[in-house]
Amino acid sequence: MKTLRRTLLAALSVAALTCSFQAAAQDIKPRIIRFGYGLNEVSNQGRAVKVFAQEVEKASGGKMKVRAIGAAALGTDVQMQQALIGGAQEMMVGSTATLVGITKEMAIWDTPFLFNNVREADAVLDGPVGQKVMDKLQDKGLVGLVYWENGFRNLTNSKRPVNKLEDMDGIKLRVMQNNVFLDSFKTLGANAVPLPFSELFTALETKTVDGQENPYNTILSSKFYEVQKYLTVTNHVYSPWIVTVSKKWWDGLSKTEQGILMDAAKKSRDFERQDTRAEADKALAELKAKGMQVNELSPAEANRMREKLSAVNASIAAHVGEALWKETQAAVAQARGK
Ligand code: TK8
Repeated sequence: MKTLRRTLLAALSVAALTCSFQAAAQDIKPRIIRFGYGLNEVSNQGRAVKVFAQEVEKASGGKMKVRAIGAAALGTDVQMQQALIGGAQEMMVGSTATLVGITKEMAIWDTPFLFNNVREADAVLDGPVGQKVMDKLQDKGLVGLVYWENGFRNLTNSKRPVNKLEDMDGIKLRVMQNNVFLDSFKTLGANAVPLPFSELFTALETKTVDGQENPYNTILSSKFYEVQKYLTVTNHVYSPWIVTVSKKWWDGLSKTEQGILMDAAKKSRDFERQDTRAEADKALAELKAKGMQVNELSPAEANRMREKLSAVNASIAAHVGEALWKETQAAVAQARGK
């Protein structure tokens, strides 16, 4: 009797499994996903988009295909965001900083020196505060899936080594299209000019601007070392990237399809953070080998910069709302205490 029951149960569960597989298969339609990004194919961003594409194809049995399109060939971050909102493009990855015009709360991530290290960044971005800020995108026609690491930003320029605050005076510095960055660098005495990333290399080459700030990985993969002589280790802010989906398109997907994208996004995030950190560890030495002159700020000068920049905190808090500001500070303190 017992064996019969076991056999029956086994048969039943096989039937249930087959059923759910069939249901899942019917739930996945052939789809082409245009996934745009700003950096080159050979960059931490490009490599992680590839991982995302492979995971989606594998999990969907080849039905969902990701067309990865890099080097801003589909447009700047801001243009792609509009294409996603309108439903003309399915997915992208870009800087949270370029989303501030759409979702003001994203400005919280532009707070200078918010995180001391990547452990704090991961804890806050993957925690309730990160989720809350990401969820704000939904009202604006975007669905945020995960945060990737762009990284701690450092300053480069073609004019002179920046050893002290005063050395920033009059340096024409490209910043992301975002008021916090504009204010931050004006506060430091630079002549800050907002420009899309896709125009940056040419602007540096033609000396339309003297400098820029980005993580080591990007300075390397975008070959900024060819047009920038001086690098100052400032680590003035941690930049996240965010993977977003057109809400118009997302709402038409089955739960199975949405699950496949979410799973792949998480896998790509874990890959991307590891890959980015490994690359960043070696990048400074590579940039030196390429001829960049690198300097660190003395602790006294680093403190002066930190203090100067803290002047923008009040305006960020006002911009994102005091409640979110406080919640973020508490989440950072909690991560720091662990
Ligand atoms: C790439 C940008 C880039 C960002 C910038 O599209 O604009 O400087 O750091 O990574 O999002």
